[in-house]
Formats: sequence, C-alpha cells, structure tokens
Amino acid sequence: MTWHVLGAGSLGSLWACRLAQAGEAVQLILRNEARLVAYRAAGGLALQTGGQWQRHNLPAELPNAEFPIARLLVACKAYDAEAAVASVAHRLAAGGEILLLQNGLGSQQRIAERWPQARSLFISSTEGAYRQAPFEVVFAGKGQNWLGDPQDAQPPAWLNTLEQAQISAHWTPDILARLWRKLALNCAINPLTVLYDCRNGGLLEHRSEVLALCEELGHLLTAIGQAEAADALADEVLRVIEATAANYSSMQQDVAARRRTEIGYLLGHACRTGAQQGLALPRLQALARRLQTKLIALGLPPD
Ligand code: NAD
Ligand code: KPL
Repeated sequence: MTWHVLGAGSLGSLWACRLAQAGEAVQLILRNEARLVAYRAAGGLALQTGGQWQRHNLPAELPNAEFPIARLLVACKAYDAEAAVASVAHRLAAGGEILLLQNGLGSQQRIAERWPQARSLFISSTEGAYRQAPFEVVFAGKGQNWLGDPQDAQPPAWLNTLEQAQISAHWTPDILARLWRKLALNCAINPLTVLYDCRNGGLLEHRSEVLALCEELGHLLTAIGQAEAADALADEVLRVIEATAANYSSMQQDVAARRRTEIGYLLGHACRTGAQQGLALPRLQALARRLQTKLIALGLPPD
C-alpha cells in the first residue's frame, strides 16, 4: 500500500526516504505547483544520515491529484495540519488511515473528529531532523516514535514495516499520556527559553520558576485524568534541562529564525484545557501572556 506523505519538511522527508529505501511505495504530496517545480528542479529529496548524503527521487504530486489515498502521513506543523488534510480529504479512501506526526495536542483531535471515516493514529516523536535547504534534510538525532489510537487499542498490521525501514516505532494503548507528557515538558522548558533568550541549560538559573510551572502542569494533568503523565514531572524536566543544557529548544530556534511557533498547541492547549476544566492556572496563563507579548513584538503570530 502506498504511503502518501503530506509535508516534505524535516520529519516528512526523513520518514519518506527511509520508507522508500526499505522498498515501500511512497508518494509525496506538495502544497502547490511552485513547490512541485522546485522539488523537480532539486532532483528529489536529499537526506543526510551519519554524515552521508543520499538523494531519493520520490514521485511527487499536488493535493488535487486523482488517486485515492489509503494511508496518509501528515508531517506538517500543528497549525498547518488540519488545512493540509482538508486539501486531500476528497481523496481519502473509506477505512483509510491518517498518521498524525504533530507535536503538542489539539490538531490531532480536530482531524480525528472531522474525518471519522478514516482511522487517525497519533504519533509522538523524539527523533530529530532539520532542513538545511529546501528538500535537503539532516537526520540529527536518533529517537523513538510512539504510535497509538485513542479510539482503538489494536495496533495496525503494518507496524513492523516501520522497524524494517529503520523507523523506531512502538505501539502504545495510551498515546494521549505520551503526548501530554511531552507537551508538559515543552511547556515547562520552551517558553522560558524564549523569554530569557537562552539555551536550555540557562533555565538552571530560573529553577524555582521551572518548578512552579511543573507543579501547575501536574495539577492540570491530574485534573484531566492524566496522572501518569504528571508522575515525577519536575524530576524529568530538570533531567532534560541538564542533558540538553547546550541546546536551544525548538521554540527558541523558531523564534530566533522568525518562524511561527506551535505555542497554540503546547502552552495554548494546556491553558485552554485548564479553562475548560474550570481550573486556575495563574502561572501558565501569565507565561502564555508574556510569551504572546514577545511574539507580537517580533511580528510573529501569538498562537
Ligand atoms: P517542517 O516545517 O520542517 O515541515 C513541514 C512541512 O509541511 C513543510 O515542508 C511545509 O511546506 C509543509 N506543509 C505545510 N502545509 C502544507 C500543506 N497544506 N500541504 C503540503 N505540505 C504542507 O516541520 P517538521 O520539523 O518536520 O515538524 C513537523 C511536526 O513534527 C511538528 O509538529 C514538529 O513539532 C514535530 N516534530 C519535529 C521534530 C524535528 O526534529 N523536526 C521532532 C519531533 C517532532
Ligand atoms: O522537545 C524539546 C524541544 O526543544 O522542543 C525539548 C528538548 C524537550 C525541550 O523542551
């Protein structure tokens, strides 16, 4: 079965190249004619793994191509994902699958609700990749991919295809717990690195602020039935800060490069969920306001 990959950015290219290398049929779906022309001019996708570049001239098409889609990997940013799926929704085969590779939460649930005729699988990824140039991607950090379906605990039959393609993949019956845990880590670290304009390690100078955020995130997670995701959160946050002390968080990098952030699906989603629960989250709300003020001052979308 063909893997249709929507979004040929960092993770989309990483998945597409590894699947193709393992002999899977892969079809890229690019946003518009200009991207398709640029892709063809580039001669395909180039992926760097372990210092070695390899080019993969994968077939690419536009969203309005005619062929039905049975398996769709959505590898756009959270704020683009729903519109991207809408652009190909008329091609989704009944009983098809949508794999959602977004960080944070909110976009996945909206897509699963809007297209219930397909099975939506949520993915939490700790792999690292970045685009060096259009259609040139560097595989920067090995990690894990956790897959799950909040509606159905049964894994898909093709799961081991991912391992054969060197994509480390694990099935979890509780993908929301994984996504909430990662969201909480990102909320405790990323916004502060933007506000203090520092590497992750710089937050060790703001330890009490980080710990206070962890406490509030723990209250939120417990209130929404994600107590497992709250377990020893502060310890893990401090461990991650120490282990990645020399790195800039993904949000800090986005802001430094004047790219839109995924704040609306991280801190924004946490604050909205708290409000729906009638939960007071003063520190997280204040953090969101400070971050939004900074984003607006830089000319970036505040959500
Ligand atoms: P990216 O910006 O590199 O790639 C996204 C791609 O989607 C871009 O090429 C963009 O042009 C394309 N796109 C947007 N709208 C589209 C549309 N309507 N039709 C077709 N293509 C469209 O993003 P990324 O870094 O690959 O991140 C994807 C998701 O994975 C994000 O939620 C991110 O937080 C998450 N993530 C990324 C990494 C990483 O290391 N890059 C790691 C873990 C999680
Ligand atoms: O995921 C991260 C990011 O930078 O987005 C870490 C390294 C955990 C920091 O929050």
